[in-house]
Amino acid sequence: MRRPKSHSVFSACLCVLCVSAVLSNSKPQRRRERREGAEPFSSWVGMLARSLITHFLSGVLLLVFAPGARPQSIAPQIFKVDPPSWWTRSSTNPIRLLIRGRNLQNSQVQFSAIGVRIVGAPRVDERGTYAFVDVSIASNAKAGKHELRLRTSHGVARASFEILPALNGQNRFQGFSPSDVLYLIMLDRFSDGDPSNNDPPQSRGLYDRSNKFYYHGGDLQGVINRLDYLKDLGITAIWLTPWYDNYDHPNEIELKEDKPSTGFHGYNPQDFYAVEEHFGSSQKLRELVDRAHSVGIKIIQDQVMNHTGPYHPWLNDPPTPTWFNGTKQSHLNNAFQTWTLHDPRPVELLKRETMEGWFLNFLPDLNQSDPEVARYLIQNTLWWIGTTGLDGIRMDTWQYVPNSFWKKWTAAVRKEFPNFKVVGEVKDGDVVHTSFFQGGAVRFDGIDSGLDSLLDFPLFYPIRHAFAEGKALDEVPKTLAKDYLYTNPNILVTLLGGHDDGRFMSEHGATIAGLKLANAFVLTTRGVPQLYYGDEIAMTGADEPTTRGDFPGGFPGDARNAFTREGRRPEEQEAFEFIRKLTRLRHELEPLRSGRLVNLYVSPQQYAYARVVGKSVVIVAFNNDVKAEQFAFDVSQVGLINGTRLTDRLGNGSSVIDVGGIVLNQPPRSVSIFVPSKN
Ligand SMILES: [Ca+2]
Ligand SMILES: [Ca+2]
Ligand SMILES: [Ca+2]
Repeated sequence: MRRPKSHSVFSACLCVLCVSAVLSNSKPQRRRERREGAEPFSSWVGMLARSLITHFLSGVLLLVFAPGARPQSIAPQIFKVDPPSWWTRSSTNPIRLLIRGRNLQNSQVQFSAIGVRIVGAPRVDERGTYAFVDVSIASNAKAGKHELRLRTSHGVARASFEILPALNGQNRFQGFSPSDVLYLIMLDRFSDGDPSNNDPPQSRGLYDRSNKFYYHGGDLQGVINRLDYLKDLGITAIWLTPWYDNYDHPNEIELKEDKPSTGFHGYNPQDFYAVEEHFGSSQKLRELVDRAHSVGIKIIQDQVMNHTGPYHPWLNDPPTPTWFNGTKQSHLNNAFQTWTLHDPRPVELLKRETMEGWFLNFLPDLNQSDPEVARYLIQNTLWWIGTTGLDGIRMDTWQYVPNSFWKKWTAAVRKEFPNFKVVGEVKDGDVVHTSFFQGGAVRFDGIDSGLDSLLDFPLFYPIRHAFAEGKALDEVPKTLAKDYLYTNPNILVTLLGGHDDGRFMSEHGATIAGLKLANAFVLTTRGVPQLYYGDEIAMTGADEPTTRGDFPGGFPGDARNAFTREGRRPEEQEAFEFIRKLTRLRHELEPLRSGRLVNLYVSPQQYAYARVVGKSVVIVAFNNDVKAEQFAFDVSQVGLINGTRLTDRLGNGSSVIDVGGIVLNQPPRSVSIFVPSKN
C-alpha cells in the first residue's frame, strides 16, 4: 500500500500546532484579568473565535503545506469488497464485509436494495483503510448486483455487492466417501484449454514452459476438456490445486535455483476471493463444477487458511493490528516442530514457533485467534462452496492452525452444507501424530476439531518402501494395525503419489510392476483412494519441481497426446489399463468400497486381506517378492465355505477353497483380486 502523503500531512500538522501556540500566547495575561470562579461571556466568545480561526488556518495550511494534495484526495475510495456476493437463506446472516479502501473514517454505508440492510455502524481502522460492515440479507432479497454506497463528509464511494439466489443442492455440496476415486490435478500442469490466458495483461511475463517454476498454461478449461478422459479412467472426484489469484509478478523473495519463481502452484494467494487469471475466471470455475457434476464427477477445492502469499496487500496494511501472527518486520520463523502440537506438555516457544511462525520466514501467518480473521476465513470457505456448488475441501497445512479455530470452521461448514467433507493435510508418517488431528473426539486439549479426513501419509511411506523400493511388504499391515488411533480410518484419503513428493516411478527400484501393485493396494484397501495426475501413465519426476511435470498432450505443440491410447507408449498403456481395471472393479464390487478390512495372511513379502460387507467377500492377495511364492491361509472367518471357487478378476486364474482355506501360487510381484463364483 502506498502512503505518499504522510510526510506532507505531518508537515501540515506541525504548522497547525505552531498556529495554535501563537494564538495561545495571550492566555496568561487574560487569566490575570479574570475574576476567580467566573468565566466571562466575552471569554467564551474569544475561545470560539480562536477555535474558528485555528480550524480555518488548519484547513488553509493543510492545503498550502501539502504539495500535491488535492481536495478530492480526502474523499473515500473503495478498492475491494470481501465477499463480493452472498446468497439468500444462508445459515450465516448477517454477512460481515471487509471493505478495503482509503479515507473510510466516519463513514456511513447504505444499500438501496430491497431485503438488504446494514446492521450497526461500520467499524473503521484508524488509518481509514478498512471498514467492517455487517449486511443482513432477507430471504426475499432481490437477486442481482446492488450498489453499496459509503459516505463520509468528504464524499461518496461506490462498489457493487451481488445477491445470489441460493444454489439448488441437487448434485452439489456432495462430500466424498470411499465410493469415490479422487484424482489430484496440478492445475497449471495438466491441460491448457485456453492459450489466450497464458500471458494475461494483469501479469505479463510469468508464462514459460521451459522454466519449472513459471506458469505452463494449464487451466480450468483444460480440465473441462479432459472430463471424458477422467470419466473413462474411473475418476469420480477431482482435487484441484488452489485456484486463488496469486501474485502477478515474479517472486523475488522465494528464489528457485537462484532465480525468481512464480505462484503457479496456487499456494500464495494475493486475493482469497478471485480466480487466478492464468487459470480462468470465476464463471469458468462454475462452468467446470457444473460440467463435472453433469458427468458424475465431484470437485474438491484446495484451500489455504494458514497463511497468505508474500505479496498480499494485507501484509503492509493489515485490517486489524492482530491480523497476522507478528508483522513483516517482526515475526517468528517456522520451526516445524510439529510433534509439539500433540504434546500435552510442550515447550511453549517451540509450539508457538510452529503454530505462529512464518513458513520459510516470509509467508505471513494468519492469526485465526483474531475473531475478525476467523470470521473472514469462515465466510471465505462458505463463499467458495455456496457460489460454485463444489463438493469437498482439501485443506492445506492443517496442523499449523489452531484446533479452536477449526472447531468453529468445521461447524460453520457443516451447518450450511451437511454432506460436505474436508480432508486435512498433515504431512507426517506417524499415525500417533496424524490421528490427533482427526475430528470426532475431544482430545486432551478439550477440543474436537470436527475434521472428517486426513491424507494418509502414514500409509504413503510404507507403500513407497514396499512397492517401489521392494522393501518389506509387512510394513503396510503393521501401519494399518494402528488404525484404532483414528476416529474413522475408513474416510482417510489413501495415496501413492502427490504434488509435494517425487513421483513413484522415480523412486529407487520402481518398476511398472511395482506401480501396478501400489495402485492395486490403494484401490482395494480401506479409505478413499486418491490418484495423482500422470501416475496412471507412469510419469516420472524425482523431486518437487519435476513431480509437477506437464501431462503429455495437454499443451499446444506437444509431440504426442497421452490422453489418447494412440499417444501412449506401451508401458504407459499397460499402467493406464491396469489402473482403469482397478477403478472399475472398485466401482463394481461393493466390498472394495464399503467392506470391513480383514487381514488373512501376512509375511515379509506376502499380504492377503478380505473386504467384507454382509455376505459379499472380495479377497486381495499380494506377492511383492521378485520370485513366485506359494502361500496358504484360512478364509473361514470371512464366511467362505469349502468348495467355493474364487476367480481372480485380474486374470491370474482361480482357486478353490478346501479345508477352510486356500493355497495360492502367486507369480513374482503380482496381485490377485478373488471373487467367489456364483455357483
Ligand atoms: Ca491456458
Ligand atoms: Ca494473479
Ligand atoms: Ca499458523
